[in-house]
Amino acid sequence: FHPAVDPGQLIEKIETYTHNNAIEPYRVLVLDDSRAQAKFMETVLNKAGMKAHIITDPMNIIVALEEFNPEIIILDMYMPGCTGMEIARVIRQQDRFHSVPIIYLSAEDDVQKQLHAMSLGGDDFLTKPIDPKHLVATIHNRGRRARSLLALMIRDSLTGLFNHTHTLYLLEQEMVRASQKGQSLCFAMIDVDYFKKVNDTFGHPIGDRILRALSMFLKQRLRKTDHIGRYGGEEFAVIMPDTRESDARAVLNDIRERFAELTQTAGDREFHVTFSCGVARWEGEAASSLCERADQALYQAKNAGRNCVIG
Ligand code: GH3
Ligand code: MG
Ligand code: MG
Ligand code: MG
Repeated sequence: FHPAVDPGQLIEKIETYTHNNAIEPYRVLVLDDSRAQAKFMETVLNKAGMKAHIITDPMNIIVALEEFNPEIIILDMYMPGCTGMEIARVIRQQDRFHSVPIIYLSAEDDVQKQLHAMSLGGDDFLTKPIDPKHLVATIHNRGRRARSLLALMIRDSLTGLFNHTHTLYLLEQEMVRASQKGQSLCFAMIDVDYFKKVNDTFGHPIGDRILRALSMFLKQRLRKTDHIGRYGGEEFAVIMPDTRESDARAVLNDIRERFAELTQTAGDREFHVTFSCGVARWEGEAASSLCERADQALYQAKNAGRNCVIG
């Protein structure tokens, strides 16, 4: 049984995301072997309120992707030693940039060649000399759509929380940040107790409602800097940057207690739902090992009778 996705909710989510990011400048990576051309583009993009990163050597593309994390890429078609199409292929091989918008730039006005270039992984084709207005409009269009798509791709549609893949991505990022800043990072796994019984007794829609309620509850109680993901069906993950293990445990235990006190309803029936939680502090290991330790702690919490936090 799959609950129908409410289109209203979906659109609201897109709008919230795009609205929140309207002020966030687009990160645009420009690769052009002509430094003068690249500089010109940089000026245009900066004037339009965008963040531009220019490179003139195709060899630097991978490093630029990693360090700048562009949302849109502008590629010169013809460079010594390689073409924009070849670079596009390299970009598309990176998981994270699989669907990043790519705009080709060239003096090429042969439509057949333009179409061929587009068929090889490009989204737009602009001819030189570049009309700044046209360039900025194209980036805005592509950028807006890319952000909406990304907002949907990284979230779970039932709860609006980050999905499994994005949660792990955020964990990797926070691990880098924690080591740079020398801060303590904690990771927690939450699993609803006897959730199968909730579904069996009250029905799947009520189960879904409880998952949404717990998501909201976690969002309200945790810090803005914490990340909450739906790790699996009735399992949630919490990433807590700059947090000592004892603090993480205390916060989660408080949330556990308060959630257990909430009276849930199904028609005129009233009941309570609890969860168990396992916490682990990052010790410099791989993400998979950290997740495993949090999962082991969760397993212990289940064995200890559930409705408790162990870490
Ligand atoms: P435990 O205390 O050991 O965790 O018991 P449990 O019943 O919660 O554990 P189990 O893993 O056996 O069952 C999890 C249940 O969660 C089974 C599955 O049907 C339900 N579930 C998973 N995803 C969803 C969902 O999206 N909506 C609803 N309503 N139920 C879900
Ligand atoms: Mg060139
Ligand atoms: Mg489970
Ligand atoms: Mg469970």
